[in-house]
Amino acid sequence: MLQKKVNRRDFLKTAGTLTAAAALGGIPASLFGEEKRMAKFPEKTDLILLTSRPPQLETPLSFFKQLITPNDAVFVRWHLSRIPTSVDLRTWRLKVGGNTERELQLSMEDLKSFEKVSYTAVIQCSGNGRSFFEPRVLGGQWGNGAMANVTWSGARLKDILDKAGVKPGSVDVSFDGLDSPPLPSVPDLVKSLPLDKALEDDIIVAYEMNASYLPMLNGFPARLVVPGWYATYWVKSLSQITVLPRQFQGFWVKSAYRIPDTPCGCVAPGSVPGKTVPINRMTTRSLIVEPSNGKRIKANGLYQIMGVAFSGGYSIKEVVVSIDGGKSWGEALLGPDKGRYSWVQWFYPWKPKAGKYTLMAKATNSIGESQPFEGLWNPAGYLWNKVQKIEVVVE
Ligand SMILES: Nc1nc2c(c(=O)[nH]1)N[C@H]1C(S)=C(S)[C@@H](COP(=O)(O)O)O[C@H]1N2
Ligand SMILES: [Mo]
Repeated sequence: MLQKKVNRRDFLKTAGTLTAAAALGGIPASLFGEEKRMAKFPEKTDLILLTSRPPQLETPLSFFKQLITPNDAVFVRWHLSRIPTSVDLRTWRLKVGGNTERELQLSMEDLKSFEKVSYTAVIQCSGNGRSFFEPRVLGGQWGNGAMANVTWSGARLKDILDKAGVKPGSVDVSFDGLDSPPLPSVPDLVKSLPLDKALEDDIIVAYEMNASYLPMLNGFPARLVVPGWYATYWVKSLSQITVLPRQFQGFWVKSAYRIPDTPCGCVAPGSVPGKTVPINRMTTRSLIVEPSNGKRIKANGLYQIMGVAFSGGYSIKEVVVSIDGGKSWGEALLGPDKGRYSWVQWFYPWKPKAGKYTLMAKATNSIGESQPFEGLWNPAGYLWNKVQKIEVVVE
């Protein structure tokens, strides 16, 4: 593919239709998200609409029955309303510079000339599950669908930085994409990683998702992938990598996307944290995919409870399941292992008798990190991983 263009009118049309619907419905769906409305954006299937400008689209639960999330079902999150809707690979260049021996201007062909690395990794927004916070917090009211499991391919960031030649005394590396703020007063989305993190082997500049090009809304033509860490660092439509001789001072790292500097990243509900640090590795979590909440199940048949579980780069060692609201637990069977950054599917066969049941699932990773029974709280609504409770009726 040489050139990609999605029709800007398609974005506006979608946005227009939905604005009208929102006005009729009274409250904007974006406020607290109880009202689920679907929207279809270019290259995407029907997804749950949080906001249309910028696009914030959530993946419906049923897609998580699949080990790998199809590209058109992967959630979408942009901060700024000016997002790229067309990129011409004949002119697109990834610039690499700053505190380096050389300045690079990499074409897609150059990027593809680096050794190609592939792995499966969960991409998850820091605010996934924010709508479950109590007390509630501001920000996109995501359910559980701001996540996906994707096979990423691209060039190692380290190889790119080595080619540019990082100068001694460098501290941070910053990443900027093609999106831009609607007003000069809004800070451009630029993210940074500490240099030692940026040089880790597994971080890539990905130009493929599931062996195909990236959808425009997921960062065509290339994005950063920081497996194990929250997606805020996974800068889309990457255009500039800058090596810095001092700490990065940009808004999106210094002021936004920070968590309390406590072992749980949490504080007492409603309180203001003292010291904060940039959000980083994902917490361990599981999700019950089947059955969905409120489902009616036939008695005496064999029912397969299933879900997914993942952690910030340390695999899942065990998932336990309860069908009696946490009184007793049994071990789930784990599906194929796609590596430490992937989610694993888990299965729990069940032959239920008539009655009401509360299903729960709790995952533990290979270094003993697990999930809390009470939601951990922080003001921005990050790190959500409370053990779920699903109510079902068997009849
Ligand atoms: N250029 C750019 N990259 C970005 C963002 C953005 O607003 N602009 N948002 C980040 C955040 S917070 C998330 S959750 C992910 C979302 O990636 P997706 O839209 O492919 O799901 O992109 C990250 N990369
Ligand atoms: Mo995010």
